[in-house]
Amino acid sequence: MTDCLFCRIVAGEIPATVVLETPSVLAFRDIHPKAPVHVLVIPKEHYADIAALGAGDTALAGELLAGVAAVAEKEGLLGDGFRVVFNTGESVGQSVFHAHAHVLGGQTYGDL
Ligand code: DGP
Repeated sequence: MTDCLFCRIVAGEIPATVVLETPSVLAFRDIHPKAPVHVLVIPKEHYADIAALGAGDTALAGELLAGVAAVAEKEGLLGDGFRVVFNTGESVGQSVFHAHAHVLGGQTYGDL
């Protein structure tokens, strides 16, 4: 059994509110939402972060971005806009070391 939390969600060992599933990508609601819409989009295959994914499998990285776009469309975010965040490294707040995009919407943001 893996000790990666998101691999365990992919395996169905830990429940999640799934928003979208493709053969290679899973999207589910964040357990501690930071915005009215807060969805995590992950590759089903384990990569520690987006840097490892981008270096390891560009096709899968593209599928992840297609998943982000599909989630935004499904959640009604395309009109008002949304923010995508890939925390990469403990020092910037990454806490789960399985690559994931935070899709955040339903509120306004200032400049980065
Ligand atoms: P990050 O800090 O960028 O590594 O984001 C990890 C996110 O994962 C954080 O916003 C909270 C979320 N999270 C942690 N545990 C669970 C869980 O068991 N289920 C779900 N749905 N989200 C989780």
